[in-house]
Amino acid sequence: MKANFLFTILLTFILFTLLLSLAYATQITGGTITSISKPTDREEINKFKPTDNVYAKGSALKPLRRYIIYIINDTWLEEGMVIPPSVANPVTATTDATGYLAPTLIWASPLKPGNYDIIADCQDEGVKGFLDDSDAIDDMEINDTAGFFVIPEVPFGVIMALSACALAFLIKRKI
Ligand SMILES: [Ca+2]
Ligand SMILES: [Ca+2]
Ligand SMILES: [Ca+2]
Repeated sequence: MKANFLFTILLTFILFTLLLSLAYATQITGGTITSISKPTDREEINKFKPTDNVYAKGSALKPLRRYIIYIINDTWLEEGMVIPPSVANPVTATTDATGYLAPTLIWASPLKPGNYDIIADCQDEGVKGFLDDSDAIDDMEINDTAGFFVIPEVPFGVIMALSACALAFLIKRKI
């Protein structure tokens, strides 16, 4: 009896989790936006240095539609939310007849270290300025909830100082 009860609780929990993840996954269905560091990249890049450029590439978007692409500070994206201010100048790009968005420069170096999401806001369908299912996002990929992130570059002086410390430590151990 007790085992049955526990089993029911477990089953309910699993079903609930499944439904919740399905609900999130089906929220934004407008296609895929991918972060890359140069137009020729075939694999998605999610980790950038301040000296890199960020390009966005899209697939399965709405065909022959204009999009404004925003880069925003990483946040929990939810359908219906107002699109927050972009950290770079928003870029307008148009998809081809297959819904493909050619690699487009969306943020030129120098990049500011941090975690970011990308939102492609469809200008010809859905509601402009709001995140809805006509839009595509790059989100929840890395550093928990970010679409990509930029790591600060360690200054050369710091590397030299750390190397000197490590060397001193090793010499001291040998004496
Ligand atoms: Ca929209
Ligand atoms: Ca996010
Ligand atoms: Ca990404």
